[in-house]
Amino acid sequence: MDLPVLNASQEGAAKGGCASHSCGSTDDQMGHLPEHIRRKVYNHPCYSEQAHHYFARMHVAVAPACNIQCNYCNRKYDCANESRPGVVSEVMSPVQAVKKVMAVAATIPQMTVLGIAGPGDPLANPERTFQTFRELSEKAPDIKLCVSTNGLALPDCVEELSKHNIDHVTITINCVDPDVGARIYPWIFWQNRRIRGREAAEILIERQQRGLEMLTERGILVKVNSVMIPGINDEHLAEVSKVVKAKGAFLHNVMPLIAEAEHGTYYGVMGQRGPTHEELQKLQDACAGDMNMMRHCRQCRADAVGLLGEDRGQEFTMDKIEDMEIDYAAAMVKRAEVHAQIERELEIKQAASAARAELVAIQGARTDAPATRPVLMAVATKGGGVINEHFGHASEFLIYEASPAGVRFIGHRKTTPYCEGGDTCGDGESALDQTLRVLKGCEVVLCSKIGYEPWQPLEAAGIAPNGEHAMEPIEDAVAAVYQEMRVAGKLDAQAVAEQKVA
Ligand code: CLF
Ligand code: SF4
Repeated sequence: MDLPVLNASQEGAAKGGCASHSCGSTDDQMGHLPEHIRRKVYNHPCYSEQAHHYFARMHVAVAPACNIQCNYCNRKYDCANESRPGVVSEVMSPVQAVKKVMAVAATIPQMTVLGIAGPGDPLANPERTFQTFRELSEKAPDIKLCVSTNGLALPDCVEELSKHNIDHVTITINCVDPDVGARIYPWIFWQNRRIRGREAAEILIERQQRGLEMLTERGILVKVNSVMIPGINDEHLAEVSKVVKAKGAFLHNVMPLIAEAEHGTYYGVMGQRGPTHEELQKLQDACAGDMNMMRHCRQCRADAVGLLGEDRGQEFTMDKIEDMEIDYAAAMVKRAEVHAQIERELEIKQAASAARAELVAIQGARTDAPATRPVLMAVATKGGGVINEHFGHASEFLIYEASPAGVRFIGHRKTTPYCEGGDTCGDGESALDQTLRVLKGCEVVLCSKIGYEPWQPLEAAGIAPNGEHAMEPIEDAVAAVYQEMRVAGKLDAQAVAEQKVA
């Protein structure tokens, strides 16, 4: 990733270094965190929404076995807790995994976090998982270690986790009610027995909650992932949020169920649907009253490499790594330089964000300011926190909401890149039609460039294409476009009333 060069005024802002107040994401709270916690999350792409524009993570697939069955998982595929469906390219030994991590860290200095997230459950494979962590903490001490688990074996592993200096643990908690759990988990394997139904869910929930308490008592940051399953646990997840917050969880990540018949999962075969974008956002907003919410999860593969949303795994297959000479001492020096530069950029962004928040507060305090309505905007980016992706190359769009309260990140929506989609994709829908459907509800799409062809269909769908803010910071561009719309009278009280009627 190319790092933008700072200009003079930005340098000045950096020195002013100030807390972030961009709305609606974990970064709202970043400025208020104690310094030792801020240091743990500022460069973790999952624990900080802002960090995910700059810092990368990687997973090593060292954990093939699992000790439970989820109705949304087929073991032939990646763990649906932490990955989108798709076979893991290669399950590897801890020795191979360590070599791969060091190769990636030397090549992608922005890679700050190594996570073990499957393809089964890492703590159901403790020897392989802890051997990997142990060796990495010795050989690559500048990499944060992260693990994701279903929680069944967690209470037995907390001591070992704290020994390896693992500051980030994700527990997938889909319910705190065993009756709900019995509809998600057909069985668990515990104390050498296969246990089914409500009893299985009861044990799993008890172990998850105990593990959560034990981790937070030790100061380890816990993120809770929940899979939103309409009709099963959707109405229950606000309660889950309350319970895990009360026990000290740092962040809650409500993810949509992915269930396709071709994945061979129980839910897929039974036709269980996943939530719509609107349903997911509504639930995340409802939970946000109780907790910091993660909205930028990409449900990555258990062997993902790169920024969230990109996968560079093919650059680091074992045969390629075998041939690489790695001087990790030199790599660490380079990594430290790159991290320091990104940190300076983040300070600039935070200063700009604070200034924007101040301006919004001043405008909001004006009694003569006309009421304006919120607007959703889609953004094409390939990282760095700026608008730097061509509309036709975008395989996902980040969705932001601009309103009188400021700019907030809502989530991301995947699509088939318009330029690569051919005439049709999937069930006969063209790539452009798919993008128009995915961007439903957005009024603007911001990108670095856009061709002539998609322009008209976008406008006809009520989505204004905008390539005028190329290479600008995303939040600044969204705020600027919102201001332009306000000045043009597109957001005034009349428009608010019309929108309500519509
Ligand atoms: Fe991996 Fe998970 Fe650690 Fe992140 S992923 S183990 S916390 S380093 Fe992140 Fe990927 Fe979402 Fe997971 S985007 S699926 S939340
Ligand atoms: Fe699959 Fe992960 Fe559930 Fe195990 S915990 S069944 S690997 S989704």
